Amino acid sequence: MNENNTWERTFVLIKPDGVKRALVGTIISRFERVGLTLTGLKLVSVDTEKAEKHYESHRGKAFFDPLVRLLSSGPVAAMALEGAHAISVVRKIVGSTEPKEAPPGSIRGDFCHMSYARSKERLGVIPNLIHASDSPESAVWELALWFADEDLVQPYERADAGFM
Ligand code: IDP
Ligand code: MG
Repeated sequence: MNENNTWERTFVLIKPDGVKRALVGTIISRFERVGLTLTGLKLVSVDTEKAEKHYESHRGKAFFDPLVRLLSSGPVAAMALEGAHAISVVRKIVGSTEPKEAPPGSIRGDFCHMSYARSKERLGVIPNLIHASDSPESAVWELALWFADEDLVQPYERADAGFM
């Protein structure tokens, strides 16, 4: 399965705003339909400590505390996805951080409600449904934070792989 050196594993988290809007299935489908392989999946209740650790690299920024509050405000859906160029492909499918800049067809572009700007004022952070690793290093670190080795399955061949 790893014969292609572009094969990558990445980490995705549907944040509480995405879970509460019942977008879990829809979001997973977006990744499945481009051929990525799901190798880890779980719902997690996040405490402040875990949220702070996940967003450690943003500590000190004005939106850090609100971001931690948002991440720990309800259940999240954590997943591992694998495939060719998985890290950049997932980021492309997720779309820009600022929902109004996220293109149509991306998850944030299609599903962030444009009232988010009001929520941003109220909450102090942009509610944008989803997190995805932004580099190979962050993917390794985030997967280790959210999944034990035994929570992940070995990559398996998709039934629709190599159909052309
Ligand atoms: P990303 O989620 O697109 O990778 P990051 O820059 O890593 O964006 O920021 C993490 C999260 O922090 C974003 O998804 C968003 O929820 C929030 N955020 C980022 N920048 C800002 C900001 O300038 N104001 C308010 N919230 C922000
Ligand atoms: Mg980020």
